[in-house]
Amino acid sequence: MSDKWEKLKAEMQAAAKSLGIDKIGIASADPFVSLKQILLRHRELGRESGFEEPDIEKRTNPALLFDNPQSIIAIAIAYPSKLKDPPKSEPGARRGIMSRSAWGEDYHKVLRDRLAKLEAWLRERVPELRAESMVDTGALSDRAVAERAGIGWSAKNCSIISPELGSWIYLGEMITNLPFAPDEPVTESCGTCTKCIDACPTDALVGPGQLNSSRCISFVTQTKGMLSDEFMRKIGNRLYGCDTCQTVCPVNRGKSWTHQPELQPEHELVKPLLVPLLTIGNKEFQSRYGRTSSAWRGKKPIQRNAVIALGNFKEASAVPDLIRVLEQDTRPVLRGTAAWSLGRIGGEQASAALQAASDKESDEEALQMIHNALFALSEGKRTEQSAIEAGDHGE
Ligand code: B12
Ligand code: SF4
Ligand code: SF4
Repeated sequence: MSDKWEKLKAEMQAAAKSLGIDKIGIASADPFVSLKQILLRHRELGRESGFEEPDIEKRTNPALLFDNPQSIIAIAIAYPSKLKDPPKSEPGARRGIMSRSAWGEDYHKVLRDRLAKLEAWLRERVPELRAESMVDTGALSDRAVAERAGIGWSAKNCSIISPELGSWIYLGEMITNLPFAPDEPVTESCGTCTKCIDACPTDALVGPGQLNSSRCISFVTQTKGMLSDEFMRKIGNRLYGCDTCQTVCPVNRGKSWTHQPELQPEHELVKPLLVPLLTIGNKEFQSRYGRTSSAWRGKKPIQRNAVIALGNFKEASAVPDLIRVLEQDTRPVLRGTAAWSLGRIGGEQASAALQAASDKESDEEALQMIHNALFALSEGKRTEQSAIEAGDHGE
């Protein structure tokens, strides 16, 4: 690399902070040969989520996205992981939780802003700059680029972990025609730790750095259909995304980043009361959540997850609200899921509503959920009855 590019690279690294970028590194624009094999195998094993760019050639060969690429600039922006004095979730006022990646303003917007600032900064110095930026929705694997550029190591929980910032970082990149020399990948690693694999609620981490997406709760929270009993139980009170494999990670201990103003959470949005979500209108949903990254699938998955969370809390005070969903919601998925929650909470009122709904429900899947809930309730009663007969009073 000539002195000119070395000097510019050093200046860019020094300017990163003032451009709102927490970490910056350079990756070569060579094809990602080993990633290609990983992605092909990942597909063969049916482990994709369906949210990735489908063209594996494009994903692994920057030259198919950009004419004669010379380098890829990788950036990372750090986000908060802790709520200061969070509102309490308690009986009668149960709350759900949004994953940290959905706190604050949509990270796509924030990273695009930083990449645009970086591009302007570079263009001032190199008028012949050509650049193509991407965040999340681009063809490249943001993690593979970040790993190659020395942002962090590719960890057993799949995340890129920066030794200084932890895994609470969003990633983005810019393919350029600037011949910057690549940085060295980070060598630090997970060692013998397996905390994330052990803590994953659904065993979605099938090996170090290997995810079966269809079992990942983060993915499940973003689907729109009816869920299995197993997933509904394991979702807990998560409304969007899942942070478990990161919160248990020892490298993240004590790390929470509060310096990016747009990424700071609003408590009532990220840990909202569940009952009001059941009837939130489109306009209100847009005005509350439209600027966050949780809104991209619309309000339906979040409402379904709120219904599930109330069932998991066994929140008896929400039975009338859930009955309203069961009887009046126009979406079969919401009605069917409300049946599941009512079955989980139980009681005379829930039972009667389920019985009545079983005569009226016209959607096959929702009807099945109602029958399952009634069955679960009758099984519950039977177990209770035999426990009483056996002299067990549950003390
Ligand atoms: C599809 C997708 C998902 C899917 C599938 C995730 C997955 N792990 O594949 C779902 C919906 C489940 C998801 C969930 C999440 N996601 Co997501 N997701 C993506 C997306 C769009 C593509 C990922 C992809 O191609 N996966 C396929 C796998 C095979 O490839 P890869 O992960 O890119 O590449 C790595 C693996 O192949 C790994 N690998 C493969 N085999 C092996 C073997 C060993 C031994 C090792 C060590 C590594 C390894 O090495 C590669 C480089 O790290 C990227 C954005 C992008 N365009 O890249 C964001 C992205 C990965 N997601 C991100 C985030 C924040 C999340 C969540 C934390 C959100 C949340 N809180 O709920 C979770 C984390 C779940 C997890 N454990 O991975 C960030 C990750 C930031 C970081 N620090 O790593 C990204 C980069 C978005 C961004 N621009 O910031 N996501
Ligand atoms: S995000 Fe949750 S479900 Fe997905 S791998 Fe991590 S812990 Fe498991
Ligand atoms: S929990 Fe342990 S194994 Fe998992 S990512 Fe963190 S350091 Fe690596």
